[in-house]
Amino acid sequence: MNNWAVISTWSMSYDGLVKAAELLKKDKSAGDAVENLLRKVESYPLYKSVGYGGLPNEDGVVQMDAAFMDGDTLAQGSVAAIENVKHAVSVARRLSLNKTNSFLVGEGATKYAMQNGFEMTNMLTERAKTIWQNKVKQQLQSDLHPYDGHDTVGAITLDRNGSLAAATSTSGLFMKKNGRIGDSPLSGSGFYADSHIGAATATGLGEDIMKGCLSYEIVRKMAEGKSPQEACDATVYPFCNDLKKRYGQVGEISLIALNKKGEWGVATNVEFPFCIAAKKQGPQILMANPGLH
Ligand code: SD4
Repeated sequence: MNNWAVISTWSMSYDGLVKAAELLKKDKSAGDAVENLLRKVESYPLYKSVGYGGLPNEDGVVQMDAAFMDGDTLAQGSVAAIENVKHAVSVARRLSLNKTNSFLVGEGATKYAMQNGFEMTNMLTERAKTIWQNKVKQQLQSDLHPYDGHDTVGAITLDRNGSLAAATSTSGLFMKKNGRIGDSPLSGSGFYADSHIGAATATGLGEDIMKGCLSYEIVRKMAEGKSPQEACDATVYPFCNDLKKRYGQVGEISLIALNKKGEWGVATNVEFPFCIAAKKQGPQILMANPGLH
Protein backbone atom coordinates (compact mmCIF):
# COMPACT_ATOMS: atom_id res chain seq x y z
CA MET A 1 0.00 0.00 0.00
CA ASN A 2 1.20 3.46 -0.86
CA ASN A 3 1.66 6.24 1.57
CA TRP A 4 -1.21 8.64 2.09
CA ALA A 5 -0.76 12.29 3.01
CA VAL A 6 -2.57 15.59 3.31
CA ILE A 7 -1.30 19.16 3.61
CA SER A 8 -3.37 22.32 3.99
CA THR A 9 -2.97 26.07 4.48
CA TRP A 10 -3.41 27.97 7.76
CA SER A 11 -4.32 26.58 11.16
CA MET A 12 -8.04 27.06 10.41
CA SER A 13 -7.78 23.94 8.23
CA TYR A 14 -6.70 21.68 11.11
CA ASP A 15 -10.10 20.10 11.90
CA GLY A 16 -10.69 19.53 8.21
CA LEU A 17 -7.25 17.97 7.87
CA VAL A 18 -7.96 15.56 10.72
CA LYS A 19 -11.17 14.55 8.94
CA ALA A 20 -9.34 14.14 5.62
CA ALA A 21 -6.67 12.01 7.29
CA GLU A 22 -9.36 9.70 8.71
CA LEU A 23 -10.88 9.31 5.26
CA LEU A 24 -7.54 8.61 3.60
CA LYS A 25 -6.73 6.03 6.26
CA LYS A 26 -10.00 4.31 5.37
CA ASP A 27 -8.98 4.15 1.71
CA LYS A 28 -11.26 6.98 0.58
CA SER A 29 -10.22 8.83 -2.54
CA ALA A 30 -8.01 11.91 -2.60
CA GLY A 31 -10.95 13.81 -4.16
CA ASP A 32 -13.38 12.90 -1.36
CA ALA A 33 -10.81 13.71 1.31
CA VAL A 34 -9.88 17.11 -0.07
CA GLU A 35 -13.51 18.11 -0.63
CA ASN A 36 -14.40 17.10 2.94
CA LEU A 37 -11.49 19.07 4.32
CA LEU A 38 -12.56 22.24 2.55
CA ARG A 39 -16.24 21.81 3.38
CA LYS A 40 -15.34 21.73 7.05
CA VAL A 41 -13.53 25.07 6.79
CA GLU A 42 -16.31 26.56 4.65
CA SER A 43 -18.87 25.65 7.33
CA TYR A 44 -17.20 27.40 10.24
CA PRO A 45 -18.73 30.88 10.73
CA LEU A 46 -15.79 32.40 12.59
CA TYR A 47 -13.31 32.01 9.73
CA LYS A 48 -13.52 35.40 8.10
CA SER A 49 -11.96 34.49 4.80
CA VAL A 50 -13.62 31.26 3.70
CA GLY A 51 -17.21 30.19 3.15
CA TYR A 52 -19.94 30.95 5.69
CA GLY A 53 -18.90 34.01 7.70
CA GLY A 54 -16.41 35.15 5.07
CA LEU A 55 -16.03 38.91 4.82
CA PRO A 56 -17.89 40.65 2.01
CA ASN A 57 -16.80 42.82 -0.89
CA GLU A 58 -17.17 46.60 -0.84
CA ASP A 59 -20.88 46.29 -1.63
CA GLY A 60 -21.42 44.09 1.43
CA VAL A 61 -21.86 40.93 -0.65
CA VAL A 62 -19.90 37.73 0.03
CA GLN A 63 -18.47 36.50 -3.27
CA MET A 64 -16.46 33.30 -3.18
CA ASP A 65 -13.85 31.66 -5.40
CA ALA A 66 -13.11 27.93 -5.33
CA ALA A 67 -11.48 25.21 -7.37
CA PHE A 68 -11.00 21.45 -7.47
CA MET A 69 -8.51 19.42 -9.49
CA ASP A 70 -8.22 15.67 -10.00
CA GLY A 71 -4.55 14.82 -10.46
CA ASP A 72 -5.29 11.55 -12.29
CA THR A 73 -7.33 12.98 -15.16
CA LEU A 74 -6.17 16.63 -14.84
CA ALA A 75 -9.88 17.47 -14.75
CA GLN A 76 -10.54 20.75 -13.00
CA GLY A 77 -13.55 22.80 -12.06
CA SER A 78 -13.75 26.36 -10.74
CA VAL A 79 -16.27 28.92 -9.59
CA ALA A 80 -15.57 32.60 -9.07
CA ALA A 81 -17.57 35.43 -7.53
CA ILE A 82 -20.26 32.90 -6.65
CA GLU A 83 -22.88 34.02 -4.09
CA ASN A 84 -25.17 32.38 -1.52
CA VAL A 85 -23.70 28.90 -1.93
CA LYS A 86 -22.78 27.02 1.23
CA HIS A 87 -20.03 24.90 -0.31
CA ALA A 88 -18.36 26.50 -3.29
CA VAL A 89 -15.76 23.71 -3.39
CA SER A 90 -18.46 21.11 -4.04
CA VAL A 91 -19.78 23.11 -6.99
CA ALA A 92 -16.23 23.33 -8.33
CA ARG A 93 -15.80 19.59 -7.96
CA ARG A 94 -19.04 18.90 -9.79
CA LEU A 95 -17.97 21.23 -12.61
CA SER A 96 -14.70 19.32 -12.90
CA LEU A 97 -16.73 16.42 -14.28
CA ASN A 98 -17.84 18.55 -17.22
CA LYS A 99 -16.11 18.36 -20.54
CA THR A 100 -17.09 21.95 -21.20
CA ASN A 101 -18.40 24.71 -18.92
CA SER A 102 -16.07 23.70 -16.09
CA PHE A 103 -15.30 27.25 -14.92
CA LEU A 104 -18.33 29.43 -14.11
CA VAL A 105 -18.38 32.93 -12.66
CA GLY A 106 -20.83 35.30 -10.99
CA GLU A 107 -24.53 34.93 -11.67
CA GLY A 108 -23.97 31.94 -13.96
CA ALA A 109 -22.11 30.07 -11.22
CA THR A 110 -24.78 30.87 -8.63
CA LYS A 111 -27.56 29.81 -11.01
CA TYR A 112 -25.77 26.55 -11.77
CA ALA A 113 -25.46 25.78 -8.05
CA MET A 114 -29.12 26.53 -7.48
CA GLN A 115 -30.31 24.47 -10.42
CA ASN A 116 -28.15 21.51 -9.46
CA GLY A 117 -29.37 21.19 -5.90
CA PHE A 118 -26.43 22.65 -3.99
CA GLU A 119 -27.23 24.07 -0.58
CA MET A 120 -28.00 27.79 -0.87
CA THR A 121 -27.77 30.14 2.08
CA ASN A 122 -27.06 33.76 2.90
CA MET A 123 -23.32 33.63 3.52
CA LEU A 124 -23.18 37.03 5.22
CA THR A 125 -23.27 36.46 8.97
CA GLU A 126 -24.25 39.25 11.37
CA ARG A 127 -20.65 39.32 12.57
CA ALA A 128 -19.22 39.74 9.08
CA LYS A 129 -21.86 42.40 8.34
CA THR A 130 -20.88 44.36 11.44
CA ILE A 131 -17.19 44.23 10.51
CA TRP A 132 -18.11 45.46 7.03
CA GLN A 133 -20.36 48.23 8.36
CA ASN A 134 -17.61 49.44 10.69
CA LYS A 135 -15.15 49.47 7.85
CA VAL A 136 -17.51 51.44 5.67
CA LYS A 137 -18.11 53.87 8.55
CA GLN A 138 -14.42 54.43 9.00
CA GLN A 139 -14.30 55.28 5.30
CA LEU A 140 -11.10 53.39 5.02
CA GLN A 141 -11.76 51.98 1.59
CA SER A 142 -9.28 54.21 -0.15
CA ASP A 143 -6.29 53.17 1.91
CA LEU A 144 -7.50 49.75 2.94
CA HIS A 145 -4.64 47.35 3.30
CA PRO A 146 -5.31 44.39 1.05
CA TYR A 147 -4.26 41.93 3.75
CA ASP A 148 -7.02 43.05 6.03
CA GLY A 149 -8.91 39.81 6.39
CA HIS A 150 -8.06 37.24 3.77
CA ASP A 151 -6.73 33.70 3.78
CA THR A 152 -7.50 30.91 1.40
CA VAL A 153 -7.94 27.35 2.46
CA GLY A 154 -5.95 25.27 0.02
CA ALA A 155 -5.31 21.55 0.44
CA ILE A 156 -3.67 18.65 -1.32
CA THR A 157 -4.40 14.99 -0.66
CA LEU A 158 -2.64 11.81 -1.72
CA ASP A 159 -4.61 8.60 -1.37
CA ARG A 160 -3.41 5.02 -1.03
CA ASN A 161 -3.90 4.41 -4.75
CA GLY A 162 -1.38 7.13 -5.50
CA SER A 163 -3.95 9.69 -6.69
CA LEU A 164 -3.50 13.35 -5.89
CA ALA A 165 -6.21 16.01 -5.64
CA ALA A 166 -6.03 19.71 -4.86
CA ALA A 167 -8.68 22.27 -3.95
CA THR A 168 -9.02 25.88 -2.84
CA SER A 169 -11.81 28.01 -1.36
CA THR A 170 -11.88 31.65 -0.32
CA SER A 171 -14.01 34.74 0.03
CA GLY A 172 -10.98 36.62 -1.31
CA LEU A 173 -9.91 40.06 -0.21
CA PHE A 174 -12.12 41.92 2.26
CA MET A 175 -13.66 44.99 0.58
CA LYS A 176 -12.62 43.78 -2.85
CA LYS A 177 -14.38 45.22 -5.89
CA ASN A 178 -17.59 43.52 -6.93
CA GLY A 179 -16.52 40.80 -9.37
CA ARG A 180 -12.84 40.78 -8.35
CA ILE A 181 -11.39 37.31 -8.75
CA GLY A 182 -8.14 36.15 -7.17
CA ASP A 183 -5.72 33.35 -7.95
CA SER A 184 -7.60 30.66 -6.04
CA PRO A 185 -9.91 29.49 -8.88
CA LEU A 186 -7.22 29.90 -11.54
CA SER A 187 -5.49 26.77 -12.73
CA GLY A 188 -1.72 26.98 -12.36
CA SER A 189 -1.84 30.04 -10.14
CA GLY A 190 -3.91 29.05 -7.11
CA PHE A 191 -3.64 25.29 -7.59
CA TYR A 192 -2.38 22.49 -9.79
CA ALA A 193 -2.30 18.69 -9.36
CA ASP A 194 -0.78 15.92 -11.45
CA SER A 195 -0.78 12.45 -9.88
CA HIS A 196 2.28 11.49 -11.94
CA ILE A 197 4.29 14.26 -10.28
CA GLY A 198 2.83 16.29 -7.42
CA ALA A 199 0.55 19.19 -6.59
CA ALA A 200 0.67 22.70 -5.15
CA THR A 201 -1.75 25.35 -3.87
CA ALA A 202 -1.28 29.01 -3.02
CA THR A 203 -2.53 31.58 -0.54
CA GLY A 204 -1.77 35.27 -0.32
CA LEU A 205 -2.25 38.24 -2.59
CA GLY A 206 -3.85 36.74 -5.69
CA GLU A 207 -2.85 39.60 -7.96
CA ASP A 208 0.83 38.80 -7.27
CA ILE A 209 0.52 34.99 -7.21
CA MET A 210 -1.01 35.18 -10.70
CA LYS A 211 2.04 37.04 -12.01
CA GLY A 212 4.12 33.90 -11.52
CA CYS A 213 1.63 31.03 -12.07
CA LEU A 214 3.31 29.70 -8.96
CA SER A 215 1.43 26.43 -8.40
CA TYR A 216 2.16 25.19 -11.91
CA GLU A 217 5.75 26.36 -11.68
CA ILE A 218 6.27 24.28 -8.51
CA VAL A 219 4.76 21.18 -10.11
CA ARG A 220 7.02 21.66 -13.17
CA LYS A 221 10.07 21.86 -10.92
CA MET A 222 9.01 18.65 -9.18
CA ALA A 223 8.70 17.07 -12.65
CA GLU A 224 12.35 17.99 -13.22
CA GLY A 225 13.28 15.92 -10.17
CA LYS A 226 13.19 18.45 -7.35
CA SER A 227 11.67 17.50 -4.01
CA PRO A 228 8.56 19.50 -3.01
CA GLN A 229 10.68 21.60 -0.63
CA GLU A 230 13.33 22.27 -3.28
CA ALA A 231 10.63 23.11 -5.82
CA CYS A 232 8.91 25.52 -3.42
CA ASP A 233 12.21 27.21 -2.51
CA ALA A 234 13.36 27.42 -6.14
CA THR A 235 10.03 28.94 -7.21
CA VAL A 236 8.82 31.25 -4.47
CA TYR A 237 11.97 33.05 -3.32
CA PRO A 238 13.44 33.96 -6.73
CA PHE A 239 9.96 35.05 -7.84
CA CYS A 240 9.46 37.30 -4.80
CA ASN A 241 12.92 38.86 -5.26
CA ASP A 242 12.37 39.37 -8.96
CA LEU A 243 8.90 40.85 -8.53
CA LYS A 244 10.20 43.25 -5.91
CA LYS A 245 12.81 44.48 -8.38
CA ARG A 246 10.51 44.70 -11.37
CA TYR A 247 7.29 45.84 -9.72
CA GLY A 248 8.60 47.61 -6.63
CA GLN A 249 6.69 45.50 -4.13
CA VAL A 250 5.44 42.02 -3.47
CA GLY A 251 2.39 40.91 -1.50
CA GLU A 252 2.03 38.01 0.88
CA ILE A 253 2.73 34.74 -0.86
CA SER A 254 2.67 31.21 0.62
CA LEU A 255 2.67 27.92 -1.25
CA ILE A 256 2.31 24.32 -0.13
CA ALA A 257 3.28 21.27 -2.19
CA LEU A 258 3.04 17.50 -2.00
CA ASN A 259 4.53 14.95 -4.37
CA LYS A 260 3.33 11.51 -5.39
CA LYS A 261 5.52 9.90 -2.71
CA GLY A 262 3.84 11.93 0.03
CA GLU A 263 6.81 14.26 0.61
CA TRP A 264 5.83 17.86 1.25
CA GLY A 265 7.23 21.35 0.98
CA VAL A 266 6.29 24.91 1.82
CA ALA A 267 7.65 28.37 1.03
CA THR A 268 6.41 31.73 2.25
CA ASN A 269 7.31 35.38 2.68
CA VAL A 270 5.21 35.75 5.87
CA GLU A 271 4.76 33.74 9.05
CA PHE A 272 2.63 30.95 7.77
CA PRO A 273 1.00 28.15 9.79
CA PHE A 274 0.04 25.08 7.80
CA CYS A 275 -1.23 21.60 8.62
CA ILE A 276 0.15 18.22 7.69
CA ALA A 277 -0.75 14.58 8.26
CA ALA A 278 0.65 11.44 6.66
CA LYS A 279 0.83 7.72 7.21
CA LYS A 280 3.87 8.15 9.46
CA GLN A 281 3.11 11.66 10.75
CA GLY A 282 0.19 12.45 13.05
CA PRO A 283 -1.91 15.53 12.24
CA GLN A 284 -0.10 18.69 13.30
CA ILE A 285 0.11 22.41 12.75
CA LEU A 286 3.58 23.60 11.75
CA MET A 287 4.89 27.13 11.30
CA ALA A 288 6.81 28.19 8.24
CA ASN A 289 8.79 31.41 8.23
CA PRO A 290 9.99 33.64 5.42
CA GLY A 291 13.19 32.50 3.78
CA LEU A 292 14.49 29.03 3.18
CA HIS A 293 12.40 26.60 5.17
C1 SD4 B 1 -7.12 35.94 -3.22
N1 SD4 B 1 -5.39 34.35 -2.71
O1 SD4 B 1 -8.32 36.06 -3.44
C2 SD4 B 1 -6.67 34.84 -2.29
C3 SD4 B 1 -6.72 35.33 -0.89
C4 SD4 B 1 -5.81 34.62 0.04
O2 SD4 B 1 -4.48 34.64 1.88
O3 SD4 B 1 -5.36 33.56 -0.14
N2 SD4 B 1 -5.37 35.21 1.07
O4 SD4 B 1 -6.28 36.69 -3.70
